[in-house]
Amino acid sequence: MDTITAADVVVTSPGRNYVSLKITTSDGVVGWGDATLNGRELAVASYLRDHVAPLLIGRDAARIEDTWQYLYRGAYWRRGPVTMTAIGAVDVALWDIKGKTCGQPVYQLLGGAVRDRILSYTHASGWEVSQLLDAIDEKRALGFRAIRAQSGVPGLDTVYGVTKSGSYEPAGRGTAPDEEVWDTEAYLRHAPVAMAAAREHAGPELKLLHDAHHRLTPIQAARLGKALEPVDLYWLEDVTPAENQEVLRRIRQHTTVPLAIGEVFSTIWEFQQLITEQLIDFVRAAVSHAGGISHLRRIAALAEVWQVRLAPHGPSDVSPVAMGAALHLGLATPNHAIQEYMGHPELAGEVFRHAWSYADGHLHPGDAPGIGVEVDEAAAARFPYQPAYLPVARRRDGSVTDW
Ligand code: EZ4
Ligand code: CO
Repeated sequence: MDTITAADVVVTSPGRNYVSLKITTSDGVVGWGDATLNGRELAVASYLRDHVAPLLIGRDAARIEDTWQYLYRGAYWRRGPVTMTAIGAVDVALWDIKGKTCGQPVYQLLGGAVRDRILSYTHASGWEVSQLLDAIDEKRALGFRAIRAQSGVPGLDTVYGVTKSGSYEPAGRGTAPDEEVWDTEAYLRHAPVAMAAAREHAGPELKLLHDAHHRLTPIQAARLGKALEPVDLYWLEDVTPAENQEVLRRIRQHTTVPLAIGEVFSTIWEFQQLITEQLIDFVRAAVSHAGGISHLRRIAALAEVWQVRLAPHGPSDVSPVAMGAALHLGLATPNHAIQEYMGHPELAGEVFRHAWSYADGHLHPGDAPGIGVEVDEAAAARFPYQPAYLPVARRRDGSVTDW
């Protein structure tokens, strides 16, 4: 039996913070998982170090599902992003180990490829509409056939997904979150104009996506969906906070715009109503935040029954390890639709070496045994953790709203 002999947490900040879990076995096999939770990194690091690592020592590394059940059901205080990210890191590291032990890429262990390559989308943003159109052209020149478009809003200084300076990273370094002023009415006046311009510019074939980032009431969401119908979006993302899932019914009554939700959800139970009532078209959970390959695979299987497709979250805070894991799952999952691919800071390339690759608008996990992503611990040590937070949004009257 190949038992777990060590479970170590590596926190590093090559351009942004990443938390990785390294599991070592008695046979000397090393598996990596991603435990990054944007703006709450050290909480997951502590959960793993203080409460999970000691329980892993001596366990059979081959028992991935049993370990998942032990960490989920075996903890009375379960669910939640911190817990599920920690479990996800263990799960991915154990799949990595199983792949390395078998000498097979993980997608082979999941049943083998059901597609040759994975369609991906990236982000294009510009503060002015003209800058957004230029950004779309740049991303198309890189081969992307699907692009998420976000623009600035007249009268606001900060808007989710876009900066005045160009490059965009949601978390800001510092010991407290930046505070931004948000005005939903101004956004609702401008977003249809910017997206119509994007469609007009790009022509009919480009898959266009847009992220409302949890900011709308149900009736605002319904209105935006209707206004965007002529734009023919591939999806409109996170229209409402979706904690209250009943409200999605109201939105569905009013618009046929495809809806994508779920990057902040961590379990199949949080998706249950959204999927079984067909309130969404795409599940956005990440391998790292939703309990790893084992659990996201279950969410995808439930979604398949209801013709809902998997489209994993892939911003810069989903590390190259979780990106690799998502690609193995995507290659082997029939109802996988598309993978978000925002890219990672250049310095992250010094810490993470990955077998997955991008070419011509598509991603592939590669054929290295396991997940195919290794963490260079010496390089990681050169980039110590830096406090960083996602912003907080306030309305013009100073009250806090959803960011
Ligand atoms: O705001 O990953 O679709 N992508 C997104 C991201 C999220 C960040 C939060 O950590 O909405 O930009
Ligand atoms: Co999003």
